[in-house]
Amino acid sequence: MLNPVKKIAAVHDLSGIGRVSLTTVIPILSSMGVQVCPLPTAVLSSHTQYPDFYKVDLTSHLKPFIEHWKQLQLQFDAIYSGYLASAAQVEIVEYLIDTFYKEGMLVVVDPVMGDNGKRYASLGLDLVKEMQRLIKKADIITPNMTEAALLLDEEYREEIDTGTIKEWLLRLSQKGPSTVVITSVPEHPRNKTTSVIAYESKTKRFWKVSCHYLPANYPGTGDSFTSVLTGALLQGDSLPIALDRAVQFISWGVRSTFGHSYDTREGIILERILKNLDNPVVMGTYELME
Ligand code: PXL
Repeated sequence: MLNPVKKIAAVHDLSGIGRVSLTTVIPILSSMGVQVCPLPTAVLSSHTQYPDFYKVDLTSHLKPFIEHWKQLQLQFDAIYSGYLASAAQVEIVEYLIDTFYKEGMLVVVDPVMGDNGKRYASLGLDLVKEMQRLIKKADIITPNMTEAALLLDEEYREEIDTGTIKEWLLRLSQKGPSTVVITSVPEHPRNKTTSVIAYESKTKRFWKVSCHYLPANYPGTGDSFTSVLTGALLQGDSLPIALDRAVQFISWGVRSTFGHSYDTREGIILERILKNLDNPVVMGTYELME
């Protein structure tokens, strides 16, 4: 049966406070005309950057969810995984991909493991090893600098030169994904911008989108970024345009939130900018890197 709108299986947690994971993935992809089918990895009172969060790990429930979907003979246009609550969930995501794989399906793995050089609380090193395997099944991966270092068994670095970042992108792509996008790449030398740099093995091209850096850290921006990127690709955008739209969306979010005196742990104020996703594609700033 043909899906009237594109359908995506979204494997992420549901966190009650702090806009991350499903509370960003669902509104963004729905606004972009994609039907989101959540496979919740955990339910948390808040994301894990608050102290003393309460977490219900759903590892043992995921297979029965998938078996029911199998019975329903669902056809997914994409599978998109993010925060996994345990290393054991990797094998389950692999099973989900193998079960529903069909020609032309987009598999996006955001290897959510940490940020700013640190692993997230409650995620173990065993997850890193498993995530190194999961990315082999992906068409697109979107690690930040911290996660890229973990995937490559490299030290996290605050500064990185163009040659090294290209080498990291190539090494990650050689593991399987045809498109690798590294987010929050610091500029060298630091000039108040931060970049997203991507490599597409099909065309052997490197793309870069830079944006102005604001000194604030909002959890969940990685989830919003990958959601817009995925939605744009499902709408038929090219990779550089999809990257541009995702960077623009995060810049709007950060800039419209930064002006408020506000608990930054709650993330960017998505509700104010979701309608921007309806805008026609405007001239962006992507560059082809030599
Ligand atoms: O956005 C990353 C993320 C997702 N899910 C949970 C998190 C975090 C980051 O802190 O704690 C539960």
